[in-house]
Amino acid sequence: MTFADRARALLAEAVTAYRGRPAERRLLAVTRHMDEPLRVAIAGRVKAGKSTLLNALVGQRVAATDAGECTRVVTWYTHGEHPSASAHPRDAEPRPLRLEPRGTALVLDLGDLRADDLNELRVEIPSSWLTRMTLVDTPGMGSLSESVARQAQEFLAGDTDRAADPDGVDAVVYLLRQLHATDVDFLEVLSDAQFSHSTPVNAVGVLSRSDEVGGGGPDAIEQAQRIATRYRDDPRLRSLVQTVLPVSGLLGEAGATLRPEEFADLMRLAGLPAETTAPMLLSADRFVAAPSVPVPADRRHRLVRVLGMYGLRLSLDALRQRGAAARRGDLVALLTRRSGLPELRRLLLTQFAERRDVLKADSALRAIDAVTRADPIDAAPWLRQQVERLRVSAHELAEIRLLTELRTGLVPAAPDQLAHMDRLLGGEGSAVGTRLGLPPEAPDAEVRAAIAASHGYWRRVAHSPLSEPVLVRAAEVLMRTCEGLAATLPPARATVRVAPPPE
Ligand SMILES: Nc1nc2c(ncn2[C@@H]2O[C@H](COP(=O)(O)OP(=O)(O)OP(=O)(O)O)[C@@H](O)[C@H]2O)c(=O)[nH]1
Ligand SMILES: [Mg+2]
Repeated sequence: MTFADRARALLAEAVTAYRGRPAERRLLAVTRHMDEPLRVAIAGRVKAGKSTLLNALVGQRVAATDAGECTRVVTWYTHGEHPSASAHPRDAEPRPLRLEPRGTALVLDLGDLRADDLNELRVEIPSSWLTRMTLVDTPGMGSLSESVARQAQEFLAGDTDRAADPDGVDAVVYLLRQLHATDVDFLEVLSDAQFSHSTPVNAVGVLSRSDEVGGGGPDAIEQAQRIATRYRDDPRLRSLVQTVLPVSGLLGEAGATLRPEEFADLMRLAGLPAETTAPMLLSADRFVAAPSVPVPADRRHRLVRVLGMYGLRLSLDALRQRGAAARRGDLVALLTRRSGLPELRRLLLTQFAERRDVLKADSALRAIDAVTRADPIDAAPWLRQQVERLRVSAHELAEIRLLTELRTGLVPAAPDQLAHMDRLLGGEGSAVGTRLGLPPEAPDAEVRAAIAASHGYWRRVAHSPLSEPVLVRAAEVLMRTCEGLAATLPPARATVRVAPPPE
């Protein structure tokens, strides 16, 4: 039985144990969520760029008529054939909201509703990304207001009344702009309340607004990359998030939604002599205020909003270099590349979406654990013991933990050995072929041979007197991984062998 199957079985036992008690509802809701897309929250301080990053990921700008109110409410984004939205008040039935296209954005209208009266908002839009994972936009913590910040923390930690009923999240993308003390405090709250493992199975960090780093000069993204590397090596962060990636949500959003008119305006500006545009590009105010430019001020204002100053400079440089041959598609590709969004997408797919069952199972265990503490019935100690046993024995969790250790430099091994381990653990994707570095069409015999070779290799490492204890433990996990991969092959020939089977 897989970890997910065992977690499901335990969940069923917990439901039986809590029949007729208030916790039963929560446990049943968790059971229902096991088959739904993963729930990934986007969290961070006020104005960290959460909503912009969410828009970039789903490829659609969603704005609110009253932005101030909306940013204070937890908002769930799921896939739907047609755009629609609803408000879920604390003390009344859910009601539909207007969500209407305006330019490139969908505009959400809260009407007369106030954030304080709402539990949450729900938005459905057609987006292939949302078929892979549900995204949750959360209120920013920090200076906004104590109560909103606390609400967000409690929501993410899964212990408000509301979260205690149906809706926990399975994973978190945490946006950091700088390493403020509160960022780390917040992550520690998460790790205490939500993740009782020592390594972060379900949290990744993003160094957000990377295009603004160091004043948004031409090397902003490179600087952001260096800072992200430093964050990655910071022991406090390392114990809380798997990794930290630099991302500019704004450039990503621009890449996803750049309109032909906007491209045409950029082309016009790129056609001006550099002496004219250089002083304009010193600040957003100058860019908009410059007189006698062939693009009207309101449209320049829009370009600043869409691209930011870094994005504007980058775009004009690139378009000038290509001259009349410049294409919108090339600019879109450049913006997307610089945004760091493709790397984030890849990480979210390989570490979160493809591990949905494991992360959901882990969430289920957390819920059982929480319920047994909140309502300690006779069966509670036994249930908690089972939760612990499952966690310790789950090879799937061991793999994720090892992957994190690899990536944070805790495993003493040569670079090519590390790369091999990373791939075998599913760092590039969980499919059997991907883990082995084989093409998807590789015949079974080849897959079997690759598994056998890998298994033999890691067995030698595990048994070598020269291997350090950390490496021995890693090698043992990898042997189990190979055995698990072998078990996915057709049953009659599923054993791991070093030599090919006799004719
Ligand atoms: N240059 C730049 N600006 C960004 C980026 N992401 C967001 N912004 C800007 O920063 C401001 C806040 O962005 P939001 O996406 O609303 O941030 P948020 O974290 O959702 O904010 P709250 O919900 O109010 O806490 C907006 O003016 C964005 O245009 C980015 O990657 N680069
Ligand atoms: Mg927001």
